[in-house]
Formats: sequence, structure tokens, C-alpha cells
Amino acid sequence: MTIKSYPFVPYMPVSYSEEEMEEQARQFYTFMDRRRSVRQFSHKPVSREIIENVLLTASTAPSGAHKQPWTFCVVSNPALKKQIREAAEKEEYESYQHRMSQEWLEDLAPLGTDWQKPFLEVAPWLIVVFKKAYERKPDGSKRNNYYVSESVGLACGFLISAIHQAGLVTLTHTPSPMNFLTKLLARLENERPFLLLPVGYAADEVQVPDLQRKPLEEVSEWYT
Ligand code: IYR
Repeated sequence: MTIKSYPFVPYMPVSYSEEEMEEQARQFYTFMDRRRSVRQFSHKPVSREIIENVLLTASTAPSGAHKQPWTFCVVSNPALKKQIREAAEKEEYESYQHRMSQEWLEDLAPLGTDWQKPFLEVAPWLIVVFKKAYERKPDGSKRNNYYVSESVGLACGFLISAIHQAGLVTLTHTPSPMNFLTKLLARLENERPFLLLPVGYAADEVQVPDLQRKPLEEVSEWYT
């Protein structure tokens, strides 16, 4: 078997002066620090073009052996959103009533979440992210993917940042178990549901818990 290499081309890094770089880093932090998970959405529509661009941004994430082992299923169909909501709430009800530990429920209590997920119908778009454990070639043979969860997690981080940058809001919803999404979206056996992101405008006068982020001293150790 001949192993082909990509052609290599010059890379032009973004070029800033040291001062500009400091300003860029500071401004980006300030901008990202404004992002919050929002659970109440407006019905206001969002154009398909915006969603296409945030997905293209997500797909720029690095991935194991550049396999891009993700599929973004994009749902705006109201009947399908309703089905997703009903199935998610059924699982969430079970989880909140019986499956989550007392400790878990206590940890979530300050956030005010519960089994009800109206945002699954209200948000104009749902992006359901699937991770591809492996690829199926047209001849039916399997081809491996690598660091699949890491890669898809990175893509989701890029996606959330792009949604924030567009001026929209989202939240990382993880109904558990998530296999109802495989069925409802008719995905193949090599795809596993990873994360569900409702996307849209925040509801008017939405409130979020007054969380504090850990200071740098708590999240970093320096070995200079
Ligand atoms: N999947 C549930 C529970 C939940 C779990 C964690 I960890 C959160 O940070 C938030 C919620 C839900 O979506 O409500």
C-alpha cells in the first residue's frame, strides 16, 4: 500500500506586535468571560447562514489524525424538536427522580435545573453533536478514529465560542442516557450522541446564577 502525505504549504501565523498581542489576549478573555449558559430562549428566528458558519468554525478544531470525527445534526423542524423534548424529558425525569445521587442533586440545586426542558422546543435551532467512533468506507470496511472524545470536545468548545461570538446563546445539555437521539435522528451505528446544544437568542430579561469563576491561582500551577 502506498501511503500518501499531504502537500505542505507555507503557514502565515497571525502577526501582532507584543503590545497588540497583550491587548488581544486581554480582550478575548474579557469577551469570553461574558459567556454564560442560558436556559431560557426567545422564539426569535436565527438565520441558517449563522448556524452554517458556527458549524464551520467548530469543524476547524484540531482532531486526532485530522479525522474530524463529528457529525452536527441541526434541527429546526418543530415536530422533531417536540419529539426530542418529550424523549429528553422522559429520561431527565427518571434521572432527577431516581438515577442521580443525592450528592449530584445537591451540587445542581444552586443552578435551579430540573427535568423540564422547554428550551428544546423554544430555541430555533438544536445542534446535536455526534462523535464517530470509527468511519465506514463505501465498501463497508471500518477505518479507525483517534482521541474521539477529546476531538469532539474541542469542536464543541469552538462551537460554543462561535455561538457566543455571533451574539447568540446556548447551553450544554446532556440528557442521560442519550441514545434516543440516535433513533430520532436515524444515525448510523458508528455515531454516538455526545452533546445537545440549543441555539438562539436569550429570552428577554433572562437571569443567570451569579457564579464566580475560579481565580488563576486556583486553576494554574507555574513551573518557571
Ligand atoms: N442532564 C441534566 C442534569 C445536569 C447535570 C449537570 I453535571 C449539569 O451541570 C446540569 C444539568 C440536565 O440537563 O438537567
